Amino acid sequence: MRKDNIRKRSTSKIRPTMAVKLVLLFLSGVVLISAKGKDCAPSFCSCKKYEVHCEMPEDANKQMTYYEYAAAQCKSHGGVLANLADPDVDAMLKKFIANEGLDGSACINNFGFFIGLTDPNYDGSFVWSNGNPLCQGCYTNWAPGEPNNNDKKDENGQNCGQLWYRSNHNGLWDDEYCNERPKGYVCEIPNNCCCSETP
Ligand SMILES: [Ca+2]
Ligand SMILES: [Ca+2]
Repeated sequence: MRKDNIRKRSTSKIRPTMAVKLVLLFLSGVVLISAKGKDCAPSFCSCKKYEVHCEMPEDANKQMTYYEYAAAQCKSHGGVLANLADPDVDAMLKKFIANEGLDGSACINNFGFFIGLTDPNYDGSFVWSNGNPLCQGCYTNWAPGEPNNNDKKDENGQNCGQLWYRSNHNGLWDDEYCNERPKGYVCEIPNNCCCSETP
């Protein structure tokens, strides 16, 4: 795990926003070949970088939902909103968020980070951003009583997944209104050249 950088910016109208990049490199089934003097061999590497971003400005691009905007931010970094189907990844992200204090008001004021889990047909069938369904028997980490598709604020209900930091939920999953704003978000970015970082 390593922290690449922390950026802060603010304007007179927008309250401070901070993006925290950090992350977790995973080597799964990696054959650590010597890459000295050669391009790394992506076929031997399966590495991902996860970026935890603090919330964006509340008035960010209202032409799209806030969730769509978060996804576009990840795309602009070469990735997608994070898939947390792997319990180890889910746990490591929560640990990172807690250790870095990103669950506090300095990073998020609206109780959560969007992740790559949506319910596009509003029918309770959740899908990860890589297209994989949240299948029956698959790992889940929903908060008690969630997903509840609360429709008090939107007749379409809640269809966008978040790591929920309200009360003592500590990052358990929740379905949230897709246009609830502001929110933090977590990106997953391929890092196929991680093997070049090995000695
Ligand atoms: Ca729903
Ligand atoms: Ca909910």
